[in-house]
Amino acid sequence: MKLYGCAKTRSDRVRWALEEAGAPYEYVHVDLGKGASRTPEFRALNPDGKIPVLEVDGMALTESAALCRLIADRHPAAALIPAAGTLARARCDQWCDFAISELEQPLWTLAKHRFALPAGLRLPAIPDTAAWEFQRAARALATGLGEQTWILGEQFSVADILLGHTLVWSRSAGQELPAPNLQAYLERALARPAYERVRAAVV
Ligand SMILES: N[C@@H](CCC(=O)N[C@@H](CS)C(=O)NCC(=O)O)C(=O)O
Repeated sequence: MKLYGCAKTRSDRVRWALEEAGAPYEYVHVDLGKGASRTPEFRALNPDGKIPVLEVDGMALTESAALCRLIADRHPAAALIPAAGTLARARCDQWCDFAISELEQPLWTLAKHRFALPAGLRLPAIPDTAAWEFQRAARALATGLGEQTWILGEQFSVADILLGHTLVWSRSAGQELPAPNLQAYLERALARPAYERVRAAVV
């Protein structure tokens, strides 16, 4: 497998999943700051010009959550994902989708209207609304987590990678986590050796 990515972006999720799975992979740094994702060569891999891209058996695949799940499915010994068709898998998918659509989305909206969009497209009122939406989602996550170690119980899963990485972003967005159990969950996720290896990467 070949991962195209850049440190401190959504490709960290995929790198984290690869590290947790113990999967051999090649890493290709795509320097977003230098426009490397907008070249014709890169757009041949992803016409949207975004990372992460994972090349598997000659096929270029995108979308961080889908890539994490593929890696987990292909490395059953790492026990990162329950078997397809089980209720445990449905619960895992539920939290993966929640991470992307409920938790990440307001954080990204906040970031876009603070700095990521061209200045003329930023709307000053939106960050407050997005922060409110993030807090609502974070409270729902805290309730779902309860006193469990990980979101599915005792077993760390691919859902924890997506939720944990998104909570890392909440820090840089200046969002306090609304519950102590969520803070402790984030700290547990950050302390995993696989994540520490990802965090140490500079490109
Ligand atoms: N939904 C996609 C989003 C991918 C994405 O937006 N990637 C960002 C980096 S975190 C990117 O490549 N941005 C470059 C650009 O927008 O030109 C995923 O989760 O993989």
